Amino acid sequence: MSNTSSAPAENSSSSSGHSVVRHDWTLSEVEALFQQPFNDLIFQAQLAHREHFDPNQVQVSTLLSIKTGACPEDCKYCPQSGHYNTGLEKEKLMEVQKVLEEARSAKASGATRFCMGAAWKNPPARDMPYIIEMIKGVKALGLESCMTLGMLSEEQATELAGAGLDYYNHNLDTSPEFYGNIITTRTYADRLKTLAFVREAGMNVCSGGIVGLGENERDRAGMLVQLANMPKHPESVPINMLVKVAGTPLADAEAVDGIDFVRTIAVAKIMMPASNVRLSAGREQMSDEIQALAFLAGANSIFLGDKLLTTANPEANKDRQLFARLGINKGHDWGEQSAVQPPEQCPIKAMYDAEKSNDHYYDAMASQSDRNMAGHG
Ligand code: SAM
Ligand code: DTB
Ligand code: SF4
Repeated sequence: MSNTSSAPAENSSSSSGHSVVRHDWTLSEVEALFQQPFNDLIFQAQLAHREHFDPNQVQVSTLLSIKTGACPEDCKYCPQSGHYNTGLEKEKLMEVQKVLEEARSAKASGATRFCMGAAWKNPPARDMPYIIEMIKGVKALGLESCMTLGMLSEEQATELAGAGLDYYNHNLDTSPEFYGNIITTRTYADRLKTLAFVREAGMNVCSGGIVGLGENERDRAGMLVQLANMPKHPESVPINMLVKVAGTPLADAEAVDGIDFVRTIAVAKIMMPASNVRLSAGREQMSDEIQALAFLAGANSIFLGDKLLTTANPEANKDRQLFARLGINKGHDWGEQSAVQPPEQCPIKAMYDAEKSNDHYYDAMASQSDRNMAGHG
């Protein structure tokens, strides 16, 4: 079984003082979370976050495309799909030593996890030995390893776990209802099956989606319900903002409102409080202020380095400056936190609990849950 030491633990009981981590979310209550006043939503997300994590620490990963372009899938957002002409140079699987050089330099820049992505429908059998070498090499450098290679068979998941792969990324991307508008070459059920194999093989699950595909708020809620109602929450939940790439069918998609994007992060955190929510693709297009709000809403993980897989990401120095301005990762390394910070050590939660005993205190969260109950009644 692969290492899970740095992954957050789920708390399923309230005896420790933590709120219960739920797996029974309904679409209507999640829609109600989205519709809260922004300040109430962010406050609730920040409380949930502080129950499990140090709010001033953000985990840092670096991405590398180990096999670029000519993908047989038709994901409408993706510059690497062979169905669209995006001018991307297609490349064969990168040599193992070259991958390890990139991993070394990612480590030197402060990354604690190295994520390798391949534009495959699924990993071809002939390439598996190289993939295994890459995992072992990255681990030997003292980095956590993550891969995203498309669909996996049960055997492939077991093989990757056996090589020590820490995380497997496979996104649901959107709601089951909207999914067919975006991808036709692989089903939602296929994706869920791969995620089940990853979980059964003992790896950490990294699964999330994209905001900005033309979906509505109900679809965002629907995707989060799928993730949060899994028997165990994904340890890592990447929320991507669509990067619009010329040549893809979504090149002219309507821009996402930054506040709506932050709402999605906040709702993900409230529903999966012990998971690391990753502020993923799209940061190059975001202001520092929207990113700061995303951290406030509970995002605690980013990709560092000037490239994602094929598109631009902020320069590492720009991120360092942003972290310094926000007091993030001061005196810490940039690794993922293992939950949990006990609530009694959380000054904001203590203040909130003390205020609740005051007769004049208006509890927005309680009245929200009353509203939800009323909506169900
Ligand atoms: N081919 C593999 C797969 O789809 O599972 C792995 C690589 S794929 C590029 C990984 C994820 O990147 C996708 O599931 C999608 O969520 C995200 N992604 C791809 N293109 C994107 C874009 N233009 N904007 C935002 N996210 C994107
Ligand atoms: C994820 O959810 N986002 C990352 C990672 N998982 C593999 C990928 C973002 C890709 C953005 C488009 C590109 O650079 O090609
Ligand atoms: Fe291929 Fe992954 Fe891009 Fe879809 S998202 S086209 S599967 S590389």
